[in-house]
Amino acid sequence: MARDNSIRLFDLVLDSGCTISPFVWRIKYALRHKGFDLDLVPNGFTGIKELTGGRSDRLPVIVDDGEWVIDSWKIAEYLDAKYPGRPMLYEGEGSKVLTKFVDRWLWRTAIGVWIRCYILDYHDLSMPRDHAYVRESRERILGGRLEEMQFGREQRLPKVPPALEPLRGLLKETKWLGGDRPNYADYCVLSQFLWCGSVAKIPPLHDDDPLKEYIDRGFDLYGGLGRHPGMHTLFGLPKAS
Ligand SMILES: N[C@@H](CCC(=O)N[C@@H](CS)C(=O)NCC(=O)O)C(=O)O
Repeated sequence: MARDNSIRLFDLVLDSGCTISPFVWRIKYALRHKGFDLDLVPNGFTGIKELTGGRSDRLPVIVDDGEWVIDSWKIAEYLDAKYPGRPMLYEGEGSKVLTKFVDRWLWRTAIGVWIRCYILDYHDLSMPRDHAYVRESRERILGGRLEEMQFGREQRLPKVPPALEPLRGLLKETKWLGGDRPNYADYCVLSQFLWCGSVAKIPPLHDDDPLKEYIDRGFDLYGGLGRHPGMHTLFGLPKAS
């Protein structure tokens, strides 16, 4: 049982202290959903292996009363399996499958485009000690110079809002993807907007986007968990004239 009702979470943060990783963001929400306090250990991109005693080079990682759990999907399942008496993140196996579908769809639709629109901001906002690693790894993975990838984003950003229509339409019919209360699918979706807000020096969504209500409500959950001062506004993308 979690000691003092808190679970240790190794966080992945920018220089501002704001979480960047969408996988960490969703676990922050998941822990609060289960009623736990967060015992956060803030880190940048480098030194994760040393920090986790060689267990992982990726975050999130949690330690629950001495038990280490690695990988956001495994952590969510662990929390439900270990604490079934607390609010569930998933309602059965079908809900896990649908959550993965929603997460993958949004990832491809939004982050798939946004990553190259914000990759230089992502680098610049990371901790100075992480700059060399972030540049080398992201240029290798994404296949280009950060400056060149981000260049011309004003033309690419307007393509994302229309592609979010399936989510927008659904959220006209339901308050949360979990129904009348949020579940892990909501945290996966919100975590992608939180990732974006952590790095977006120019906004990705229009001011009058109906998604704003859902996103704001999500960021306000658990005492404003998503409202870190390092976050940038997501709204204000100019409309094509
Ligand atoms: N499948 C893993 C993915 C975790 C992951 O890729 N985390 C990234 C941050 S978004 C990370 O730790 N990156 C460290 C690095 O880039 O060196 C999960 O769901 O937890």
